[in-house]
Amino acid sequence: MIIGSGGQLGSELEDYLVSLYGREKIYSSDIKKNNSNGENFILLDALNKDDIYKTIKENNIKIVYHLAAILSAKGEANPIQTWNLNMNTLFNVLELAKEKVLSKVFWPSSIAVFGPSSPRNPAKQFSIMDPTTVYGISKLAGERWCEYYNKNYSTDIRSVRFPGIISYKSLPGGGTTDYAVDIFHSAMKKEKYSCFLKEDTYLPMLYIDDALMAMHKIMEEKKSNLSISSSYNLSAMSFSPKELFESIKKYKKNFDIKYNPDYRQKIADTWPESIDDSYARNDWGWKESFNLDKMTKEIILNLKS
Ligand code: AKB
Repeated sequence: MIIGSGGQLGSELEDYLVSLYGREKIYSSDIKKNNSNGENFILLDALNKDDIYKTIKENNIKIVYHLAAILSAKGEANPIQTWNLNMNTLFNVLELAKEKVLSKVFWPSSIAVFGPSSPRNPAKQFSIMDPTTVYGISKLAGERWCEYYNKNYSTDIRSVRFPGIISYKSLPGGGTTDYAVDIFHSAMKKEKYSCFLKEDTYLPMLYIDDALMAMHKIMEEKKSNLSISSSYNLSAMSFSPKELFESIKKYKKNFDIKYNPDYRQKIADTWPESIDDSYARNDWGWKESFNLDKMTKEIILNLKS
């Protein structure tokens, strides 16, 4: 079951898991229903442990992908609500894993766990971590709790630190890396794009197909091969708004951009430019398929059709 199936990752993960395991095996849930909800959708408030418990028991669910969260930029508008949602929904799922109601859980962390004192280029798996956003603080605390449960209660919680995820079917909401999705939609609409980050702001990024593949791969790996019981660094590429703009311009000659950095620039400035993900590569064979130009081509072609 996916918790948070209405989000950028969740909506694509549902289709992906259905294609792998069949419709009848996959449940999706979210606090809101939307038009694209398939069969096996369950309206669920992940803050309500009794409801999650009941749903999981009734449907004999053993594996949960818990994706519900408030992201970095949006989280700053309401820090206490963000902390409450991001932490308490995680505790609800961790407790069900501790009680052995769930046998395996995927929970995404983020590059937002890094901060201004972390090494920026690249950020190592183990380094100073001083996140400045509530989202980043909640993800770092979440990582520590995942490891705590794994070590003390023999749970099987698996996690990666996602960089910015770029998709074209689903839209992100409230992140600092969202520009890298929005820009494609402006290009297709022949609009001048107003970018909220400076042209030379490098951030680690990942194409959605690779994100889905990473989740599947880490969940399928033999547990004894996973040397990290908190969350794995993960990355595929690193680029700036200017480089992404130039990549899109190869297909959209008249596309134009202006740079209007806002409060999100401050967040981006505390995050690493690139990520050392050698643990993921060595432990469970992580390898991306998309680089910047391959991704741009794929997105433009798909949005066109
Ligand atoms: C965000 O920008 O908040 C997210 C993330 C990097 O976790 N995309």
